Amino acid sequence: MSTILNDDKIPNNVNLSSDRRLQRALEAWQPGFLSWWQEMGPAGFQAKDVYLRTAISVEANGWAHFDYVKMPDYRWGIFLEPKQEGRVHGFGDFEGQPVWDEVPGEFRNMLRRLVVTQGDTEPASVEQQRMLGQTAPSLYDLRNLFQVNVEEGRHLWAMVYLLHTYFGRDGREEADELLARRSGDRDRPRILGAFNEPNNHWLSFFMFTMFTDRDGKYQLAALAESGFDPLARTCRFMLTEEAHHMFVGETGVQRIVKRACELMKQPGGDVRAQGGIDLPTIQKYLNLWYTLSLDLFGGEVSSNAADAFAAGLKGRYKEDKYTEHKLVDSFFAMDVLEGGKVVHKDVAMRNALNEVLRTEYIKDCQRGVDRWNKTIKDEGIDFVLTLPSNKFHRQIGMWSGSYFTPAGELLDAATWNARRSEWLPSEADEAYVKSLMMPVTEPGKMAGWIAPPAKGINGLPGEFVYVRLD
Ligand code: BYC
Ligand code: FE
Ligand code: FE
Repeated sequence: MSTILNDDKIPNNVNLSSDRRLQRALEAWQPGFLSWWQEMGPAGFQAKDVYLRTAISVEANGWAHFDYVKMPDYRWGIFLEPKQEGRVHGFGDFEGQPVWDEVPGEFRNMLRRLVVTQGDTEPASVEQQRMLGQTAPSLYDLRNLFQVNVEEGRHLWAMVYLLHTYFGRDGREEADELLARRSGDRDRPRILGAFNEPNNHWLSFFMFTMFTDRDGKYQLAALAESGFDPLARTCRFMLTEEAHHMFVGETGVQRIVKRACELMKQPGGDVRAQGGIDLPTIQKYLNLWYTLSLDLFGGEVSSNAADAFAAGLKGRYKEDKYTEHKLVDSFFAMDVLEGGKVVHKDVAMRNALNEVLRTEYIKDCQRGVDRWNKTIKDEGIDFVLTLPSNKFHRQIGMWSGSYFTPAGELLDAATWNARRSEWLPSEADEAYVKSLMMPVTEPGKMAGWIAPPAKGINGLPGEFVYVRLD
């Protein structure tokens, strides 16, 4: 089961060669994936050697192998965590019954929609980040960008494996569609909002990997509870790789914050005049990517969420830390909008599950922001970064039709329009941040707007040649 045949065209621990039909179908999808990667993957670096980690097994110690690889030669593999014998549904209407190894007919559409939505985000993020390599602040950061990109490519493979294996012909069609949609395209956009937003520079990249990849963590964790066992096992392994993506985001922002503080302490203290990104600008990009990411949890009150929980397909974050798993007669107290007013109300728990997951996510984001604030404090600077209210700048769900300040106070449209650029990046902010984006390619050197990382990758020094550009 867990032997990896490395001479297979598609590395895997699912014994792919025992199912010739499936193997052929995936081998037929592979060239399409590779041409998508050439067309929409990192622009300008396909022929370069990059020091990358590759997943080669699911063993806790030693799942990753580090070496120089040209990205198109990356061994995108299919890895599922080992099957746990006797596993049962952990929640929902089927709690306690054996988990499913096949897709039950009545839940087929719901499950396919979840797998397709998850799968769609992975190539979307690669498309969004396609041009960033050209302006990387260091070789270390360039390598981290490509690491994230190849792993999002592998996450696409993970979902395509499920589509091909369990959904027959329409699964194969959906797998083809995953290569046909394009982030930000007017006619064939990606499915979810945040994945159609431009990601034009490294401040946005780090905010994206901090906040949007963290939605990935929470959604994958909810799907890792699934009673459809292959989905649970796939998502569990994806979470192993996800930790590094959020590390890239959190430490990336932390380094920009640190640099801003250092520049504030220089004579004059004007961060922008010295080519840094000032803390108020960082706050605006935090506001933007955090709220775009809050939207990814869906509506506050959702029958889709209730149905997916009832069917045992999508659980809560760490379902086993809860004691009750059916949620039939329980309620969640939350703010709702009623007659133009915000009121606190009990909502039937199953319908509130998007909000329950979002609430866990918010706590996790806050822990990261607290660490950024510790950096600011350690630098002796008096400034606090904050997460805006979950009602601020929403485009999905109950709050999307109204305007709120970052503190969560209701506003009229005119005031919102007048004050918007105090809270969200203006065109001038965007132009300023973009003006700083000059590539730094000398080993160990950093752009002036970001502090160096505390340590290198895989125990290597900061000046290691993480990408060979010659
Ligand atoms: N944008 O009942 P509702 C990741 C749609 S990130 C556009 O409120 P539901 C990654 C919704 O589809 C993790 N549309 O919400 C990160 C529905 O449309 P239909 C990705 C949206 O269904 C970084 C309608 O609104 N994984 O892995 O309970 C880099 C009403 O929906 C949005 C998943 O998302 C939006 N933001 O929840 C790389 C997990 N939100 O069907 C990768 C799988 C909602 O009526 N997906 N809508 O036409 C899901 O669990 C659910 O689809 C959602 C939405 C949580 C996204
Ligand atoms: Fe991913
Ligand atoms: Fe990710």
